Amino acid sequence: MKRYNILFAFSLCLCLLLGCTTANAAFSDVEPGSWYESAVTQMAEKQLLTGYADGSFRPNQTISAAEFVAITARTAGTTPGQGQSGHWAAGYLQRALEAGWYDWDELPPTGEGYDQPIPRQLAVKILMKALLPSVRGDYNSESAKISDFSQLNGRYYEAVLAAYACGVVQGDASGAFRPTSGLSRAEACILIQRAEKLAGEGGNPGTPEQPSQPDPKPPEPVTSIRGGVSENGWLQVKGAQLCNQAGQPVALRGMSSHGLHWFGQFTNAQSIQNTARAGANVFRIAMYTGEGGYLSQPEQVKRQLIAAADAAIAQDMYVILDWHILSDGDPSAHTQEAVAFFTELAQRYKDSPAVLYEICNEPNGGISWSGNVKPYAQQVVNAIRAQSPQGVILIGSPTWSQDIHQAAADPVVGENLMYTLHFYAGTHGQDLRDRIDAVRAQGFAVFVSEWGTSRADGNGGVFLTESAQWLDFLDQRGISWCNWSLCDKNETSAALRPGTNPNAQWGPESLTESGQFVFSRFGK
Ligand code: DCB
Repeated sequence: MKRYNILFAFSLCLCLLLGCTTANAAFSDVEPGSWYESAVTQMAEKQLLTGYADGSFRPNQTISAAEFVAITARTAGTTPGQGQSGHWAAGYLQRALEAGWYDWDELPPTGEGYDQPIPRQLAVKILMKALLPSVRGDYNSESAKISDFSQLNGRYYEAVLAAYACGVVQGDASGAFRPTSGLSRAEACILIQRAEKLAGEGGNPGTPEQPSQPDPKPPEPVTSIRGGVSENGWLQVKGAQLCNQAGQPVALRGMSSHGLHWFGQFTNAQSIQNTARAGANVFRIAMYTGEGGYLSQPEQVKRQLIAAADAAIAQDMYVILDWHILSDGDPSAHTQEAVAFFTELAQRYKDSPAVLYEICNEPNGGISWSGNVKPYAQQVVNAIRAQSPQGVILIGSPTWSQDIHQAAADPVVGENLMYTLHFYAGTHGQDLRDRIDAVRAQGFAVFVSEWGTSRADGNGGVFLTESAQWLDFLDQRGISWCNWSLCDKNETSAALRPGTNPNAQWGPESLTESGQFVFSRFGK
């Protein structure tokens, strides 16, 4: 005992002599003078990180997702919320998810990924969203700095380009980023500290985000396309048929984006123009409301939606603004938010014949048409009509927009309304086609605003024979469609190959099997 006291007194003296400030600052394995020493020491002093019980910091150990998110959250001044699991960092992870720093599929709240190494591309996205959300990087100049840019998953482009633009990430000697590898605890500290310093300086350099009060008039189209807005004008619903301004039947065919907040890079002017050049005359913007989308970060996601809509309008395309409920299966849980959103957007686009409103992507779960969806739809339709007397409105139904027969039995009141039918060729077949015919025979108009060549989960197949059978059926009836989805996610329904450049023209090599098939069917 005595010996320890003496030792303690001795080290205390030594500490005072050397000017140590806190015990934290002296991790047993942080080498004095090393490249990471000052970052680790300073962050420990600010209590943004702690070491291990044995007094070590383990700088070379790969950092886990939980550790990275917790240190980033503390650096951003975020206090922990109510975590769903018993994990030590669950409160921080919950807050980060709510703030949209990452999406639920990247680190599911069930916690199985929390203690796994965090891939570098995900770490950079979280860091940029948390500390430098308004920094942007130019695609051409920044991607040129990254020798393995093609390895990057498209959903991380924006964050990684921004991180290079402002210097948070500086490539290694070979210029490689190694997007799917882990990073060491020491490296993580360096990145977080750089981001914190830049955030303190106001987030420069990089391109600051423009404030969102753009002029209320949508831009004029710069080109005109076959079957586009300049040719067809205002759309109108006559019985079961969608018609153009002159009253002639018209079918819109095109792509749906994937989730705007995940794959927004493919809603830029170049990507939309690429689909227009292939013959598409409509573009659907899927704005997820749940899963980290609009309800978690409304202003940012709405800005993205408006930019995408204006880009489509500039290509002479029709554009669908899709309130993409999915994990939030009951639309009436967010009627107020939807009414406010559509009031604002319909006000903004009331003079544009290009815009269609899709008010509930896919109601699902234990809900009913007459009890949940119809009352919601009626309120939102009324709100849109108060601004836009004639814009076409697309309405979903229970069972992921398959129960159009229930809607037809108890329809929403109004003009220029259509019911959406969604199908996935690997899952759905003749019975849904029969349902379409039955509902149309009753005088209701159907719009296939989402369909996929895959199974209903977006993967599997592809089912091109079944898809062709479906499209022949729709084309014979002049029914409009949008294919899911214009993104490069590694799933069979994606039209683009992983790593596709959103800022270049696309050739056949850019398209997946699904994409090649779908693009060949636009002009039919
Ligand atoms: C719809 C959704 C759409 C979903 C696709 C494919 O959901 F409107 O958001 O997209 O169809 O499932 C998928 C993406 C994935 C993503 C996932 C979650 O392709 O990359 O991870 O959303 O955001 C449907 C459609 C039909 C049925 C079920 C779903 N069905 N569903 O008939 O059972 O459960 O998502």
